[in-house]
Amino acid sequence: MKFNSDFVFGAATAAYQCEGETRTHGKGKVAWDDYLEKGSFQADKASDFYHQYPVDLHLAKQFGIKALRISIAWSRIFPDGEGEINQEGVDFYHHVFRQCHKEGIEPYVTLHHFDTPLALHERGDFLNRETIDAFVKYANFCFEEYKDEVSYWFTFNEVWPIATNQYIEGVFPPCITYDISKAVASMHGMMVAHAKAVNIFKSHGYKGKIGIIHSLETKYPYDPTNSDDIRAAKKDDILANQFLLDATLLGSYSEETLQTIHELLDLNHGSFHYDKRDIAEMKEAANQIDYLGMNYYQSHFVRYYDGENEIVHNGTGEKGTKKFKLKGVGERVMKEGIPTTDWDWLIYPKGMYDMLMRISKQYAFTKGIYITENGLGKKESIDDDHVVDDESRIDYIAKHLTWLLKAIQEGVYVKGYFVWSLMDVFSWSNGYNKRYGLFYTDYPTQKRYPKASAYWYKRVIRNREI
Ligand code: BGP
Repeated sequence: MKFNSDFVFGAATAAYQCEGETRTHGKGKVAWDDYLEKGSFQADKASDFYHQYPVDLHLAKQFGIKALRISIAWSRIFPDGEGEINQEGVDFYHHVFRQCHKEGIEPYVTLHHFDTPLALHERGDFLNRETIDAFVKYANFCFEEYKDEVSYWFTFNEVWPIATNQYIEGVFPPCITYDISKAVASMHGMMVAHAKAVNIFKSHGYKGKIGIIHSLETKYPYDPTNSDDIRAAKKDDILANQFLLDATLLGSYSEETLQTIHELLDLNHGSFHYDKRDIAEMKEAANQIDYLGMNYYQSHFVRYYDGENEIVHNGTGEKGTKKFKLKGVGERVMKEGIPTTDWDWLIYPKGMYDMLMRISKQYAFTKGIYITENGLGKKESIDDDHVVDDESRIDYIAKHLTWLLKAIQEGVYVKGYFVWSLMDVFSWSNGYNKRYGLFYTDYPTQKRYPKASAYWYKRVIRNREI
């Protein structure tokens, strides 16, 4: 079976991970700047997209890629998150979008990709309603400013990873651990900001389309015959997936979701309160969104666990170092026969299919889903002839596309697929030795070299089959 002619094949990037020039050209600070300064890697120059974008876009075109996910760095437009505008930043994205169109590439633009401006981050990020208001103003500014250049918008990239990495796992600033209350409140804050932005976009009648991106990982009970494991997997799912799917697609939280969230919070001495007016806003947005973005890399097998919190992040690529035991939820474990990456991410393509089927059944969502990120992070080097033979990446993408096609065959409306990432970029908590790109970035020279996967993907796009 082939992909339809209107199925979009693309690639993805994010501003902070590729642009470089993080403190220049009028850009305001983000929390990452100071945080990374204390560590062993920096986001400058990253892939120097700020200067190399014509090269990247031209290369993308040569490899048949007609859609590119890009994010706007909020603090390049509003250095303090609100108020004064940095015209140089505004112009930069005009140049990028115009260059995209010149190369025949459709930009799919994310407004927030892990990079709240520092001034707002310091005042509580999305735990503070001021950030919601500032985000909506920023979104509204972008809708109007770029209305002739951008037709496809996403409000947020990955609400749950932001919340868990900031407030549970503690690997994103402000590096707080095991605070489920804050994680839930911040997810709610982002969902309200998303809803308000969607509603404004629609009320102004822009001709483009808009949605949101969630990272959706299927949660399986480690032992499917054990009721405790089944419950643990369900709780992990509700916290990481269902809470956000409910908010996005129903515009409210179901009874089942709220019951589990309150149960978890009671156990962790926390609470969750929200303004009922938020629900009206979220319902309106749920009716109006045009599509859902789904990032998919891995799934989890979850076992019953009744001990204390213990999470260890594998940020080095040292296989077997990751631990995830969350009090009241469960323990994520490896499963015999299922391969993992060096960063202990389970490679389980069927999980993508199961999630697509679930969304379509549970929410009867028919407007269409984009796989907005999928790809394999690995350590790689380039040989003297500039060849990068990334067969394992080809295998990873091919298997995911095969399961994706099966979901399409069975009736799920999937509109497109974006490989993460176009070129190698900076990886948030892993630095530069975890590469995902179709194009190898030689960081010292900033030259790009297409990997074997880029040639393979070009053929897939041309033939519309795997
Ligand atoms: C997603 C993010 C991307 C990207 C990717 C790979 O969660 O949206 O920004 O980083 O994951 O993650 P990592 O770089 O941590 O391997």
